[in-house]
Amino acid sequence: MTTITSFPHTTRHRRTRSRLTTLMVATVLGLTSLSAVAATEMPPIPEVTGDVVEGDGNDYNLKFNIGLTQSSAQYRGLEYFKKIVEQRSDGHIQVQTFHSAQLGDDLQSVSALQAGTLEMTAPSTSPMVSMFPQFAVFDLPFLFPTPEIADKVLDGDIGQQMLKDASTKGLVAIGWAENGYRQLTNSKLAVTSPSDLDGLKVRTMQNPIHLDIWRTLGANPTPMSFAELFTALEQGVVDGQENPWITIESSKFNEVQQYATETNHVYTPFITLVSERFWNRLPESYQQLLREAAKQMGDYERQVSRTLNDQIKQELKEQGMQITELTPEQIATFQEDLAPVYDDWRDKIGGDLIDRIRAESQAQ
Ligand code: TK8
Repeated sequence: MTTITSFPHTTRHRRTRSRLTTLMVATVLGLTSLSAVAATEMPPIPEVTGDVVEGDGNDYNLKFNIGLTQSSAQYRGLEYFKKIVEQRSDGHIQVQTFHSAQLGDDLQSVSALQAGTLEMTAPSTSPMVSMFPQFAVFDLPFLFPTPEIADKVLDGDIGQQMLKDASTKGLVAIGWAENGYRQLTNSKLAVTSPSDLDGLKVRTMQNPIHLDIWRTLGANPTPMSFAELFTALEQGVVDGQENPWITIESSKFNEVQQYATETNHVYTPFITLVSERFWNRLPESYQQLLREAAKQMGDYERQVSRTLNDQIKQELKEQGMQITELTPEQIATFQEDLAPVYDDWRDKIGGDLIDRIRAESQAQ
């Protein structure tokens, strides 16, 4: 059975205004100097291309649930996915989108896919390493120096093989999208070096390498589901957390976190997953349609995420968040301190995979 998670912090959601609404209000009022106008940079949802795909005469309902809010790049991607699938199936596949973990957090959604009570989800790879150990490579600090290298790995042989390998255990993995580069936020102090982290309670994803990273840096990490994070920060159960700028803003973490440091320590992908039970009911033509739509969603979502990244960092500053941008020397201190994490995990993840990813960076 799918668990419907109710939200403890509903007020936060009531305050959430879509970027589109902000833009429309700003336009109507002619407030060109407002930072809200920066939202005009949001790449519009593209037109659907490609012909209508013949199915088998049956109608299908597809529920697609994600952990992030309605104002995330991830949800924009879902809206595009819905548009593609509904138009190209001529309405025979109806897509219902859910955000903010309405039908469960990342791990609950994956279980629901396996049970056949939810059709699609797109979790971060990190909480899934207990099922797919090779995903741990995405948790290694500073392995992906640029988003273009992440694209080369995910869209190339390595990433495509990983999708095949993750198409088991009741799941069919059909694409990649981007969560992005992670930044540290906290409620206590401006962090410029690992020594500032001493004893700081940092929420991590449910992932052993992330725990290792923050322990190695001297912090006091606690793994927790993303769905519980806002409340935990608000109530001081943890002092800090780490996520991309767009997630920090779309989840309103800046309302309960005064400080941020641009660490870019890990690049996290989202993996697009389908319930195998649902997949097996679909005619091949619709399976192919979902693959194409997942690819287009992933490309568009990355574009949104990258367009908004710096813009949102500026907006967070304007909203009063104290953001520390590290010098190359300061970054190097973090990198040097984290070198032992590679020694701990290299053999478990597979040194060969790590070397192949490094080779992609050097070929750039
Ligand atoms: C959203 C999560 C989130 C992740 C986390 O479902 O847990 O911090 O970064 O984006 O996947």
